[in-house]
Amino acid sequence: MYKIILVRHGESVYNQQNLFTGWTDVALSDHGIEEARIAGRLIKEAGYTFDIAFASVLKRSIQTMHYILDELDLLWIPEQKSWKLNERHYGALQGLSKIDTAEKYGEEQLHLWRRSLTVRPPLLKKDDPRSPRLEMRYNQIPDDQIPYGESLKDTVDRVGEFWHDCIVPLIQKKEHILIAAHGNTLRALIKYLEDIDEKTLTDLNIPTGIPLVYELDDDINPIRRFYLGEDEHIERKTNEVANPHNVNE
Ligand code: DG2
Repeated sequence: MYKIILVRHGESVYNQQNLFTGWTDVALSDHGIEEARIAGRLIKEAGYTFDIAFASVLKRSIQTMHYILDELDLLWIPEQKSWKLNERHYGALQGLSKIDTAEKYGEEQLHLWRRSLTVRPPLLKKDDPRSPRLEMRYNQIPDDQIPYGESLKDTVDRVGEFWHDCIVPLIQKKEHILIAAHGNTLRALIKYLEDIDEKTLTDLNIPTGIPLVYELDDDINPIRRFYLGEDEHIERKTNEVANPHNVNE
């Protein structure tokens, strides 16, 4: 049996303000830094270690990876960053308030944009200053692949490809792997690995900074997944993601 640890980054400053983030490159909040450190301690207490760590090219994921590795005294191990682990591109919603968006378009539309498998957000215009084409870090993405707004399905395709090409060969070599990524990237990976139905996927919310252990069989098929930490705490944090309205009330 193989094991891999996935973690959504700690709370970012945009999560704190309930803003759509996507590919906006915002840092962790002070609370998010603490969450990342606690995640590292939980992983250490549970006796896991790593040979290599992965993150997206967004700093909230990279910072989280580093705080976790620091807690384990593993900052020296190889790390790899890829845009394919970036959060789902939230298109023209990026930077908008989730609460204002619900007031303007209704709860149902907000829920579709956040949790449906196939609905894309309103796309960014190509000349929008938020366009990823303007950023050097995305130079290597071909024009026909660069996203201006993704559905979860679009994210499943790129994350699945990354899993297959870059993660599976390392698991087969028995490397111990940490992946620090994002709420929808991890939902996409779970969809890819388990092919869960749409209703279950819609209800799946990933809390910030809680390590998720995946057990995989010899053919790298998932056996089970579970969070590290106390059930009550995990449930409260998962509900906060599901209902961002209540967080700051
Ligand atoms: C959040 C997820 O991504 O938001 O892009 O706003 O994991 O990078 O904080 P993350 C965003 P929801 O889909 O939960 O609204």
